[in-house]
Amino acid sequence: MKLENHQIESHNENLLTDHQRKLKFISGEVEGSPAIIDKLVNFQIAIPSWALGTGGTRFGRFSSGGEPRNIEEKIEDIGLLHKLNASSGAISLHIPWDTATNPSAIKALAAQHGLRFDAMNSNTFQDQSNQEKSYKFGSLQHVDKSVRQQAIDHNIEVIRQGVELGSKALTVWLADGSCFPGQLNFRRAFQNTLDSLKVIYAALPEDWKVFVEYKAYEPNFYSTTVGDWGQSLLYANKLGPKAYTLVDLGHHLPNANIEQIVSLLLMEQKLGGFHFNDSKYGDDDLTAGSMKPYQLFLIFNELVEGMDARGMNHREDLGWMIDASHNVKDPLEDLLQSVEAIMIAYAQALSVDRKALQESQAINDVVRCQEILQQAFRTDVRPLVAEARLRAGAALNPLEVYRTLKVREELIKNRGAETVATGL
Ligand SMILES: [Mn+2]
Repeated sequence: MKLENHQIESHNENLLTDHQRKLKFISGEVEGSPAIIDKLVNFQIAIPSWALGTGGTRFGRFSSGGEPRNIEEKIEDIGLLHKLNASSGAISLHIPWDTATNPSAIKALAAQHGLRFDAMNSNTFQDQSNQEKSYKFGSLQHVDKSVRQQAIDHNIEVIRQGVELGSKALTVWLADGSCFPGQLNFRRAFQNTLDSLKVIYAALPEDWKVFVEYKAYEPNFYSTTVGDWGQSLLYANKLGPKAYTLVDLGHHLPNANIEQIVSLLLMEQKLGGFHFNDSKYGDDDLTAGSMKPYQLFLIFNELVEGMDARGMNHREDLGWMIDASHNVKDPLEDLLQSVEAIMIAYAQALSVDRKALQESQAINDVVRCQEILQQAFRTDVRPLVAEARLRAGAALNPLEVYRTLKVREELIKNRGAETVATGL
């Protein structure tokens, strides 16, 4: 299914007068609105290939129907999102689920939709049907060298596939760890993992990065070999300048101060990428901003402050990706909501009065510090985000267009009601 420009334009025409009224108001309220809109137009968030199907849980999975059956249809789905919001211009693939038999054709198809390839994701957290050795007791940490080698070879193969597609980064998330006390020698598991990562690191092309993602628990419940940002940073520092820590919002122990983690990683020039989602309890992988929008804003506040302090390019210098997947929403509607929530938090962070905040911090005016942050958070910046979409040729209200044009119904008609996206 392809959305035509005129379909989006006629939708925008209907909403234009109302939008312009709101934009005029907010432009008077928020200082530097034109510059904020320019940054919003520029900002892109990658969509992971595995978020296009219904996530499911270990108890059940309820498909929305019309799910993409192959990598071509996944690109088509992300093309639809990008057409609607002009902020989803990248795709993150997962190997082996998304292995392309004809990479140059896939690359050309993505380019037709204005998409580039974000970080490639390896998978050593499950066994594939044709796999010789099992990852039941870990991959890069495994006590058996031949299992480690198999996992190393897989990661190098993922890099090779990524090079063909024009990706520039590898994300390594390991399920490695232990379920029971005594199962692992922690130091040996760390050392094995580090040695394995060193071999993968050595296979990175000159202009590539590797992101070491951490997670506190699950699927292992006693220890995780890359369990928190400290452990990830240890690996990244020992590996070298192309290795970075990746923060996934759902991968912390309860109540962790993620904004502080982000700030310090940026200070150390070791923050590489970001996975957005939201959660109530653990790695719930819910829609970004659906549970804790203030936390999302506070994180963006540190991201903007930290990137600006280092003169970093907001769009290019970090990997931005959604990593969410759940059981009840239409996945494409969910992704539209996530991207919107991320753009709102980014716009609010851009509108923080930094000079006033610095002055207030310097004299310990705690009350004013809070007022400054909450002034930005409580300002409805949605017209700025909508204006950025309008300027980029996308929809003022992407979700409304998606529903009006009955996109899901069309996808079900074309692909069938029983399709299940490859992956989760
Ligand atoms: Mn993740």
